[in-house]
Amino acid sequence: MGLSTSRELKMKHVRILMLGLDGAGKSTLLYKLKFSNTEFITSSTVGFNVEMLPRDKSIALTVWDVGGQSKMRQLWPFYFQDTDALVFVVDCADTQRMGTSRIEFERALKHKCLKGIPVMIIANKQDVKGAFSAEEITRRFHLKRCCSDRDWYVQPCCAKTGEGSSKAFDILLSLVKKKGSHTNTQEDR
Ligand SMILES: Nc1nc2c(ncn2[C@@H]2O[C@H](COP(=O)(O)OP(=O)(O)OP(=O)(O)O)[C@@H](O)[C@H]2O)c(=O)[nH]1
Ligand SMILES: [Mg+2]
Repeated sequence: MGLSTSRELKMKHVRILMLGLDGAGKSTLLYKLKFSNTEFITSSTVGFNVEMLPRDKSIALTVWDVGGQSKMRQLWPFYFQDTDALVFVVDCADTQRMGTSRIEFERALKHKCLKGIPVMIIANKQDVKGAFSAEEITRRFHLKRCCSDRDWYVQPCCAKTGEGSSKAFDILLSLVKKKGSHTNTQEDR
């Protein structure tokens, strides 16, 4: 067994699931993180995108971005297994669908596969005038109550420019590391 292979085996594989309503900005966020200098025009995701995000030598981050249209939301649970952390993206400018977003968020949190895992709520589209702030999202989503069984964080973000997105993943990763022993490694699987 070569050196690189043994190192790969020791690598921690962190699986991150990204959910949120259609148009929330999940794919924009993913591709901005992956290819920082490029402008992307996304179209609504049918199915999913999956990307490995570069991290340090010991961690491989795999991000699953699942489409958020209502017909896609019924399929979300098929992606839940083995998830280490959840990213939930909220379009803070879509004030009309804030209730729907919260209901879908709460439904996902209740699923046994996502029990206790860290959650990052992305308060996206902060560049849009009238967008709800991170504090407003915390209040409207009753986060203190519904996330009382896990670590959570709300990060204001503009996926279009990438502002706030790296910080969100840095914080989320620190929460995953904190949970420690529950994080799966390739050796475990
Ligand atoms: N103004 C603004 N627009 C954004 C931002 N993030 C994403 N968008 C736009 O919002 C639209 C939807 O973005 P997507 O990334 O395709 O949304 P999605 O969450 O992947 O949607 P589905 O694939 O349908 O689930 C696109 O037109 C993006 O350019 C942001 O931070 N600010
Ligand atoms: Mg998408």
